[in-house]
Amino acid sequence: MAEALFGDYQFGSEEKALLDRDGHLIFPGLLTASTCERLIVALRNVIRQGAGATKGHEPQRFSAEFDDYLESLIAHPDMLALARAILGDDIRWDHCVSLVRPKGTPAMPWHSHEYSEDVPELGFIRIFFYISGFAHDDGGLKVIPGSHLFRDEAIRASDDEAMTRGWMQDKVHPETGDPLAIEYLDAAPGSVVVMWTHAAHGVVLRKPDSTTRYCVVYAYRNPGRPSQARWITPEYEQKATLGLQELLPLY
Ligand SMILES: O=C(O)CCC(=O)C(=O)O
Repeated sequence: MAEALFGDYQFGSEEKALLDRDGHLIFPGLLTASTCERLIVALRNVIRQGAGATKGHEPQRFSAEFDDYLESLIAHPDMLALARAILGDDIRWDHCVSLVRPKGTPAMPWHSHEYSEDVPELGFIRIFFYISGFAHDDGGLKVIPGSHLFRDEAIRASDDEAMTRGWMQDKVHPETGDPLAIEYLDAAPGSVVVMWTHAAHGVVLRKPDSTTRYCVVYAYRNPGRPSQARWITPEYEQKATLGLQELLPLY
């Protein structure tokens, strides 16, 4: 039996409604201590291999192809239970990317991601494992609740001011009617964040006197449309091991 990834958590209709309203949901400290330890070893292994990276097959972007433990989580029962609780049974794995931010790493600008803008029934989620957590002013994730409901793949802004005066201006939350607002999250170590792909998000600077922020993201989607973020090499797709057969194809 696979070692548990998560501690106890609740994901029922209330939590699903919050995710659907806000575009993201945080599970504070959900990863077990052992999962966190193993992930840090795995992410360091990926970083080491990054030194000799081949362009187009970078360990950071294709992380599960470079580390057995990260690969073993793609079809881990706990991972699939969470992904299927959100997306339903028919899912595909899309990518696994290392998001390690050493101290002093600059902010990541505002952006959203694409998938199936024309068929809203097809969902795409990212499951972020924030192993070392973050503070809202130190490598923290920032979000705009409700932004995912616009299903806009092209949200981009260099900073908060550009976002406030640009894409966000005069927009209201389609469900609540409240003006859209930026929210700066805090996450305890071991937190998991689930996010719909069209949610606007960015990351604040990791302070120069801070520590390395360890994070990895796994993405899953309902099949039916091409996916630009599907970082799986044809060779890897042929491997078809570990119960991955049904999760790997595009369709
Ligand atoms: O590093 C993070 O916390 C978020 C990264 C991100 O924005 C993304 O993967 O799209």
